[in-house]
Amino acid sequence: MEEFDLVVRDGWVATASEVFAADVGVRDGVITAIAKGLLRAKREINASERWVLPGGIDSHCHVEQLSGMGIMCVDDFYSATVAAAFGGTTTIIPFAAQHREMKIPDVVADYAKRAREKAVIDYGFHLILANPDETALNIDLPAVIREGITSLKVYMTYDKLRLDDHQLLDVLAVAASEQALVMVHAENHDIIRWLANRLLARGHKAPKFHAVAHDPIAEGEATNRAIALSRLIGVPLLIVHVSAREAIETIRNAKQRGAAVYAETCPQYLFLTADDLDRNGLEGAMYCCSPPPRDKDSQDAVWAGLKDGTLPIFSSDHAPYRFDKTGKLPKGDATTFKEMANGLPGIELRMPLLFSEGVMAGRLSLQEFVALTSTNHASMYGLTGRKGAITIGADADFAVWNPNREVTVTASMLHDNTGYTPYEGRKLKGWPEIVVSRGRVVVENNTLHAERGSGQFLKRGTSDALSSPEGISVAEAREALRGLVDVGMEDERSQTSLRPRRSPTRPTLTCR
Ligand code: DUC
Ligand code: ZN
Ligand code: ZN
Repeated sequence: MEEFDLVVRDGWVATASEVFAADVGVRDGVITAIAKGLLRAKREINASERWVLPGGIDSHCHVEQLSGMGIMCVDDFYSATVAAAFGGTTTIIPFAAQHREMKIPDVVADYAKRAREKAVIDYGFHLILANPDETALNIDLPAVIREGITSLKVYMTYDKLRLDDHQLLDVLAVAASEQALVMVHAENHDIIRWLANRLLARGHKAPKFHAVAHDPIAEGEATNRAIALSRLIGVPLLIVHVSAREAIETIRNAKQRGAAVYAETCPQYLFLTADDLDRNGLEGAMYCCSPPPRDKDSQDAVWAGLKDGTLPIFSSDHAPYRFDKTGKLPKGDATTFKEMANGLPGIELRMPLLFSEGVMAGRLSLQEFVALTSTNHASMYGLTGRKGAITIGADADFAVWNPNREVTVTASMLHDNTGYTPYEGRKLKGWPEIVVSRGRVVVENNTLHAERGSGQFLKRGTSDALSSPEGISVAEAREALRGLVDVGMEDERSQTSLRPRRSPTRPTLTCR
């Protein structure tokens, strides 16, 4: 009997810290050997002149989800995971999204069922928490965290989702005591509302005014406030979809002062600008997301943030809506910038875009690319050891990249249901030609080889951001913060001395 089910032979293997020539041997879905000259296997892949990289982890994508504006996105767990796989991603962490009237256990059960039936690659969930009432804070949140949903997203804007600062503190306190990572959508709601109302009152309805209403100052202010709230509680925080120089500098400064703050950015903030929202007619709606694409100066700041570790996570924020009445244009030609669905597709092109413009264009090393698209996500979201690295004992999730393959992007070659791509016509260098998930070849010869429902739910552990041995212990955090969560109405400020004495330390994210 062969020692391996699969051997990938003669490739250049990359991790977040090194690149070396080796074969990779797989048995029962797990990497069991990394060395030159491995014995023959049932299935062999010739990877000479190819790069063997960890499968991507896309830790921010919206799948079969009702948005904050009440619009259903257009990809289900099948189409989204197929598209992800074709782009070299082997794990996704989308959202189980609570809206205010929904019970958290029902929300989680509903998303779990739909994903179980359809996903072709492995997946976890973050919870979106819109109603942090007593039941949510004291019963439901601790329960879902125990079930392996160890991160949650909260919003500082959107009428139907946003939490006020008092609620954010409640959530951060539970996150500290229960060891969950809070992700925050940081934009100042009242700035956006005030600007949008004034713009609309003056008849400015076109998509480009979305970028005017979502001023970078709104992002910078909310980013600073979110960091302040997390420092008050003494718990790490992750700011999602960071777009503007001001927010990036705020995060960098806070980190330099010792704050345990992490941040994510996405392709749209590297490859698009607000000018894309100013296209013919309503076509700008195709580029409308929140925060919006900014300008060249912010693009430069995003590249610098990816390079210096201020932005260690590169996700897609895939939020696909069609350019028609079901998504971008609910009122047809009369749709204002306030009414169009916010979000862009990107789950399939996230890695090829960064590979081409980052690695092949000489802005990032291959190791940095691996860290930004895979390893750092595993560390941040409790998957270290199982996902995000080509290492013995990890799930055999990798992609064989051809660094010389040239691809011109068209919507028709992609596998999501959006019907357009913001990156139409872009020329890319490098492509993931073979994609392996838990030892199964799921994409080869531009063909899918995975069954609907063959992806597995990932019960995630605690984020490395929270579990560092040098940080506060779980027991210490529980003891210190239980009191804050349960505190009565009176004199809450005086209780802040109960917060942990030391800030948790940062995980060893490999992109610095
Ligand atoms: N926030 C997201 O995270 N995704 C899409 C739109 C939004 O506001
Ligand atoms: Zn958001
Ligand atoms: Zn999102």
